[in-house]
Amino acid sequence: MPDTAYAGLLVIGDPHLEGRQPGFRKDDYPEVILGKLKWCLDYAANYRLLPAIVGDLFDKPRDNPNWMLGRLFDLLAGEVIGLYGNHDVHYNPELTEHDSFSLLVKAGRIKLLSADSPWRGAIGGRPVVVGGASYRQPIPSRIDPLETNAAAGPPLGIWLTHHDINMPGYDEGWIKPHEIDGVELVVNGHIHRRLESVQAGKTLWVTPGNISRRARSDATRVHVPAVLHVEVTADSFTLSHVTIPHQPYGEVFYEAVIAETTDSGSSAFVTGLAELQSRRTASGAGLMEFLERNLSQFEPPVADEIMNLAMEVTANVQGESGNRVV
Ligand SMILES: [Mn+2]
Repeated sequence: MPDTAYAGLLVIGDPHLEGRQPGFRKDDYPEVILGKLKWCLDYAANYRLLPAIVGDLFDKPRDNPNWMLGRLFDLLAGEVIGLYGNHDVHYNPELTEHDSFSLLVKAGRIKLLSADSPWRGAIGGRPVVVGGASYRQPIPSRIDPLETNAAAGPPLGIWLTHHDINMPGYDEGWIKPHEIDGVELVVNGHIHRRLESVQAGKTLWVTPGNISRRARSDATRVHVPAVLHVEVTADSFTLSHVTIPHQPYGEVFYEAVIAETTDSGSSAFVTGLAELQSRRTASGAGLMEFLERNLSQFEPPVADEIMNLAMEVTANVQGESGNRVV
């Protein structure tokens, strides 16, 4: 599809593809998330939108199963732009040839955006520049007025980021939304909840949240997986959050069992262990929380030994997860 046909962008937040079941998910996570990505790409094609992935395409930077990479090569058949996030890189913050994400870039399946290499083209009949800063890459305070076509007017500047931005409802951010000269819209990944947008001078900062639900938490319970549809208009743009078909929270996460087992003695402890075993989450999620709440009833040497064993077995399945933001 020639880029002149684009009507807008579709910004896809943090897919976190993974070949295993994360945490307390009880559905077929690898297939479900690939299915969501496919839904997003189909939606983009239907509405003539350029798909843009704002980082954390993968949950684990390496050792992703071949079948999943193969499916991605098929899925990312059209033009797709994007960033890498902290989960896409093993040695923060550099992307190396050992990281799965680099394969997709090398094969031309994803155009990696950077300050030096933005996407340029026409969207909605206007010149548009889409730049980007991957994890830990600097966010510029201005972009150069690139080629200015007197007839078409100055380009619409859009910037994508994967950063800890200080937004309402997320106080761990260390970057304050600020005006970027030449940029009207910044869309940030990394933060998995949808947050209120912030207008900083002429620059609007938007946090759409991710398309997958990773952690079993109150924030995830209320999060509606959605993508951001950016429609470019003659003199500006409009934004809408498009809900991705998804199952109810209760059908994708196991219920918490911890609270039921904290009160009384060793029989509750054993019952709780039996429940954890029956769930058998692939990552051992819940085990450490359970032990922390229950080990005080044992003599310290016994408690220490149990904890050491638990850490040994879960270290093998947790892998390198980087900073997890929910
Ligand atoms: Mn993420």
